[in-house]
Amino acid sequence: KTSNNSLPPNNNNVTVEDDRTGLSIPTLKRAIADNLFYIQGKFPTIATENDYYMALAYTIRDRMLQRWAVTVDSYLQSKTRVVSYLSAEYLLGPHLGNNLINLGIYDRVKQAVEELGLDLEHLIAQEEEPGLGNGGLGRLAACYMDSLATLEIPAIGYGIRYEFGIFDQEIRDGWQVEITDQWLRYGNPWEIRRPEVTYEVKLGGHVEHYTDSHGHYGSNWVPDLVVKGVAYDTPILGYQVNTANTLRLWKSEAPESFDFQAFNVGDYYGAVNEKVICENISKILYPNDEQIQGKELRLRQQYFFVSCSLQDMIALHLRRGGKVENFYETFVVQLNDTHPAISVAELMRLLLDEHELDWETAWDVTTRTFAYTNHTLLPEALEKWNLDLFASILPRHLEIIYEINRRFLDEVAIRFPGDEGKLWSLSLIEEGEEKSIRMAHLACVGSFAINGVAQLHSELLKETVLKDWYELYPEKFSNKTNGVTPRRWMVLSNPRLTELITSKIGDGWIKNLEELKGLEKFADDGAFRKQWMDVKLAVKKDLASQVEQQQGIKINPESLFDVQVKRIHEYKRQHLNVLHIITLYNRLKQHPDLDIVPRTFIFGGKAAPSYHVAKLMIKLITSVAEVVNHDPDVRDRIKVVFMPDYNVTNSQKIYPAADLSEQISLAGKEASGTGNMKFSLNGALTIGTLDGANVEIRECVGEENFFLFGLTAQEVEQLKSSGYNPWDYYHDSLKQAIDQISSGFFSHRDGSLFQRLVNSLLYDDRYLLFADYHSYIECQDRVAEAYRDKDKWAKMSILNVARMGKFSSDRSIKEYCEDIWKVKPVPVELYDLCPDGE
Ligand code: T68
Repeated sequence: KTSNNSLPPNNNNVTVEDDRTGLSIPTLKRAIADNLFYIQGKFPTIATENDYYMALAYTIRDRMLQRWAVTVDSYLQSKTRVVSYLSAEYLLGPHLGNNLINLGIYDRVKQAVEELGLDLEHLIAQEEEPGLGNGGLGRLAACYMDSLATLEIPAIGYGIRYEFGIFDQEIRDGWQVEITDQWLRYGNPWEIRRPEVTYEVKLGGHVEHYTDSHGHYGSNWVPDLVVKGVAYDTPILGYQVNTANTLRLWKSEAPESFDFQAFNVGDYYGAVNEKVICENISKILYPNDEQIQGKELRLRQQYFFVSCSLQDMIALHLRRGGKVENFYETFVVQLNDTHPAISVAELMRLLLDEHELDWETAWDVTTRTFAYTNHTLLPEALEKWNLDLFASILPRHLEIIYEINRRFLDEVAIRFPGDEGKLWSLSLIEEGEEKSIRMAHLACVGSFAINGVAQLHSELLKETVLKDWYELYPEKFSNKTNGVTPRRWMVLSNPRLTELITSKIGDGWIKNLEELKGLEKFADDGAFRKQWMDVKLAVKKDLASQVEQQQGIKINPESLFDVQVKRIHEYKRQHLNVLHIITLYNRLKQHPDLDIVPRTFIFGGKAAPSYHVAKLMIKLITSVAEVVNHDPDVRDRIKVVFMPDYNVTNSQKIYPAADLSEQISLAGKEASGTGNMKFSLNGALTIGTLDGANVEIRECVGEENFFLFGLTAQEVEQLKSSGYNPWDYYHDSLKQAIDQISSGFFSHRDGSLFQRLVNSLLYDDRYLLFADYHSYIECQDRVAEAYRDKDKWAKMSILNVARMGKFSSDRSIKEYCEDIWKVKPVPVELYDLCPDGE
């Protein structure tokens, strides 16, 4: 019998620990079971693996919330500058495994889950990754969020909560088929909707000008549509620190007032239609990387998330007790490419029209706030908006841009008297048949810093697309070579290698990647080399069994895994890789007993749905695969695999298994590349051109540990200006390969299938495949010879990893902090935000 006031006797022998924060194995198990019942509403008997994943995800989220709430609170209390990263894309990859690593509880959670009769790997595999990006640019934003938190930098990431992220790819009959991404289908346990954090965003309409009673001019933007942005917050944990920063993504909705008004006037269809238009803004990610097509909805997306984000920053600044004219003391805003460049005009509008600053003050605040990162040299990828389209959506911003431009060109005219050409080339407006707004110019004029993403890229920017800007503002320019987070790209994705490295040099390298240097002295240790190659072989076996399971293709784990995974693009030259495969195949057909090094060619990557040649490149790969894989003469010495649906999740299985990393873009075209870094950090050797960050990787790992081929960026320019003719190279093995493709040898005698691709090479070859072909083949032959000596290869592989310390995103972020943002770490101390009894 118990009295009314006391608890019933505790007869289950559990020492009670808080169910939502405790980390003992019994508590973790109980929390998972509780969440399964109270959140998923299931008994274990009927729970699916996904129910268990959700129960576990909530269990882990609970254990992040104290850090998160305290971090947010401490930034509001403090007076230090906060970095605001503005990016239209965040290619995060699954959260669960990463959060376990960063909390340092991977092993104990694994044990807890096992004691419940479950497998942690399987649960982790249940998570649908948020594919809110296309490729390198979006993934870079995700790596930077990880490093900002790990380095304890006050930071907030702003972006768009696309309902449909990058499409899922299926391969049918060798062609890419796009399937809608439904990442929110089963709910997203990692985000918290903040219905109270909303802002209104105007679109369209016209501007009225007035003079008030004090004689001040004012502008009143009368929109024809108002949408509402609602914040969805996701915590981003640092590695083994208390900092948990926020990624705030905006979802577009119709304002509450909206249907009410429209229904009242009886326009039912109009009301529903406008609601749909509002909700459409954050509906889908545009799947084009590099090439962009000035679509109206895309401009709406950009303005929508920029406006919400800037309004939010101003609100936070005012809440910290700041004055608008000191806005830049609270926030420094990094523009991830020009996608958020409309920020420059929007901040001006908010300061002028909403906060009534004068032009000079507003412009001073604006140009102390923004910094701009460029990610491309491809002229067709520089964003421009048709003037009429722009005017129809952002009439007030057009006025502001005209005024920025007028004042700016006055300055230019003073700097370069009589130089009409300078005015034309620097103007924010492109004149001509079709007038347009140059977003890179808007970003340049409105930012105090401009950077490229690898040394070569930053140099080429100054010589080509931003030449005039460099002449005008040399002090704004700098380089910030990209990096990747070792937490996801080594610790999480390659636990075997992580363990081996840590057994030799401790685990300090995870936070200080330069410590990998300590591996160098083991490169000559035969036993270590053996362990190193054993790890690689084990990882390759995992991938081989996955390929066999998913595609029924048997691959030999002892063969050289030659991998090219990235978006499909002509400038990235996947078809040059294919020409090498065909060349090897033809050699085998000619000399069936040729002793070649067995190779498995692995490809992966998505093509933009409207980029026909890229889709044809996928069909070419799968067609060559079909012939090569089934030819008995080849006797399994070469195999070609196209891995469907290349994404963050799948890539984590691919990088660790690679022997050879293909980084074969035409020199001067790839801004940096980041896959190149992930491969090398996992012990693959690189075959590559002197392009992007390859240049710096080669400098670090040593030229003797890097397979270099091809023209340099300078040689490319020379060749092009002296009149490049692909036919000069069209003979012998290259001619044979091209003729086979065009005769239908790989396409069931259909000679027309690849004609567009073949013609683009024979009659244009913009990316100089033919010019680089012989150098590439010769280099690949050196690769094969090197691979015969496994012990030597192991040494080269170890040295690659040991010397890659520079390419941590922690190093990149430190450089941004010191040179551009002028911010320092603010360690977060955990305290109780809600002490008992208050
Ligand atoms: C990539 N850019 C660069 N763009 O190509 C790559 N573009 O060299 C670099 O390493 C990486 O950025 C990070 O700096 C992209 O990924 C896009 O995805 C993109 C998306 C929309 C519009 C334009």
